[in-house]
Amino acid sequence: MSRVTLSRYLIEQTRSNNTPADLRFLIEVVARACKEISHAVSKGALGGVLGATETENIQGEVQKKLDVLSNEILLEANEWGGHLAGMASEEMDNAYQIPGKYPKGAYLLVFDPLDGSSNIDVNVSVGTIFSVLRCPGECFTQNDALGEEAFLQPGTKQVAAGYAIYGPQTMLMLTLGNGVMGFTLDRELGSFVLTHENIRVPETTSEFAINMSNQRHWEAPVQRYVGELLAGTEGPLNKNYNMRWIASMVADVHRILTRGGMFMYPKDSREPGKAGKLRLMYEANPMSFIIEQAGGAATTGTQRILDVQPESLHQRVPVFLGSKEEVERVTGYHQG
Ligand code: P6P
Repeated sequence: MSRVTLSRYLIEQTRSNNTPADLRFLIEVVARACKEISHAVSKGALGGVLGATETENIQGEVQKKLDVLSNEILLEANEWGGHLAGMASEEMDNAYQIPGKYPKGAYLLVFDPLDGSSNIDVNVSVGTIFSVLRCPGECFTQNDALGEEAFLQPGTKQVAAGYAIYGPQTMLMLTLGNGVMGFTLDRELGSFVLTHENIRVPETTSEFAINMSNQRHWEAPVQRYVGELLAGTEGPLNKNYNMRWIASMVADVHRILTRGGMFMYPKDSREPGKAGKLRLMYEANPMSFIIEQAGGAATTGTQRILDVQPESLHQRVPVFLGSKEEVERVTGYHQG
């Protein structure tokens, strides 16, 4: 079978699912930017890009040099094309305005340019997560600054989402709302090639992912659920479970997409005013869209993540996502 590149897949999606040309162009531009980020990440110490800057992002996290570089790569790749009304990123306090010299388009691009960046200096897989929304109303025709409120749409309004994982292979996982496709970067060709079609998350699993060091801070439903996982065949679930925690959401979610599993980042009592660590707009929403499109489930413990009405650009939510049976179980404990 001749190899299907990302470009060919997107053209075929246009024929079969009327994927708009501007959206096709957007995905191709983001994919090209991810190739450039992959190249920068793979240089490591040779590229002089390891280590931290002197700056912090709005989360109060020290920015790694590659966080800032990856953010700049995505901004520069996307600002001139005429397909976007604006952008937002984990690394920027406010929405990014398309410079006046460029035309605007109907889409909004929201991203975490380099997720898991604390792993970069120890050579563990990291990634780029992105989410695509439509500009509400005719916001792209207005000349005045695009406000944060244009982005504050529930995850069900996403028209596309994906992530690139920079690991032993560089892969791009993508959904346009018609299932989840996986593309592997062929570095000789310089193209993403379709290698995984219609990925499905197994409904059941024996593997969970959580940062166990926070156990004493969790709420009761999470204490109960994780306690049952650890009890194995001597407990009510009557099954032994394995545990993984890479501390890079892209890598943990990619494993779950590939072989099933249960990813958890609950809110906890360390920072009662914050609903956990992960951000809704550019981590939880895109990953939840992908997981649901692959037959999995994603909740905050009390509601479907994609139904959450955002109140601010950098809002955090608790995250329970992966194999449907386990997500339904822990969600039931929250509701019971
Ligand atoms: P912890 C990376 O910093 C990140 O945002 C996610 O990619 C990852 O799942 C989580 O934080 C890891 O958090 O508290 O275990 O270091």
